[in-house]
Amino acid sequence: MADDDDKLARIVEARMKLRERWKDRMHATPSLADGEPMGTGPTNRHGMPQLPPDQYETKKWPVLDLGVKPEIPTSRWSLAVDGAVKKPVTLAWNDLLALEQLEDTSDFHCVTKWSKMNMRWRGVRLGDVLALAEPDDDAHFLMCHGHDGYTVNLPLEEALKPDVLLAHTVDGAPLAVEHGGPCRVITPQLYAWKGAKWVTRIELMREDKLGFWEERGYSNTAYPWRNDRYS
Ligand SMILES: Nc1nc2c(c(=O)[nH]1)N[C@H]1C(S)=C(S)[C@@H](COP(=O)(O)O)O[C@H]1N2
Ligand SMILES: [Mo]
Repeated sequence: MADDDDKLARIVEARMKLRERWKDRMHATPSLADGEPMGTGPTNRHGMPQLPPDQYETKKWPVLDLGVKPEIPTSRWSLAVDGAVKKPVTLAWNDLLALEQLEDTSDFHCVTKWSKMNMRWRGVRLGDVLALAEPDDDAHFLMCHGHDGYTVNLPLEEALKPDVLLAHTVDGAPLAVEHGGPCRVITPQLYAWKGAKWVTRIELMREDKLGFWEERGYSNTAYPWRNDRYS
């Protein structure tokens, strides 16, 4: 128990250091710097139902992917964090569950214009998992790899935002396979393609590299509140 407490305290400290280093850049990016709306979710939407430009609300949750839906039992699940880091780590399912679990309600905006509002996610902050691996000082980007071969890049300052989760539960139920279960990334302040389903590897990078959709003309920044869909 004391060991676990120590470990949690170390992670919190590492996360705070990482966020401290990135604070200015996080606030310089429009999803947080725009006065109103600040982002998504009832809290930072000020409780108002509000959609980004040209989005419509759907109650259903469409499935969008490359056509492969890998079945990954939690017993075989793992997530590697490597690349420009001091301590490459590979988490097993129990390691993920041993990290601080949090719940956050946020919205899910697809570039194809549907938004699903008020999704109650449960999981681990991506920032905590990145902090475990101790990114190098010059690591500014990451590439998330999905089990289906999908790739998506993110700047570190977006990945560290507190509502970016490695999510395993949504609206009280385990995340379904077609939505990326057992675990996916969500990026509520960016279009949903920025969140890799079935994430297996997160690679820290010094230089930016384009992911699957970014190479095919999607915006590299992907801010829903700026209607920032295509490059
Ligand atoms: N591994 C993986 N993740 C992925 C994708 C994919 O094809 N493979 N598609 C992305 C796209 S384009 C969108 S819009 C969202 C869709 O998530 P959903 O199917 O749960 O609605 O997942 C994103 N994450
Ligand atoms: Mo998408």
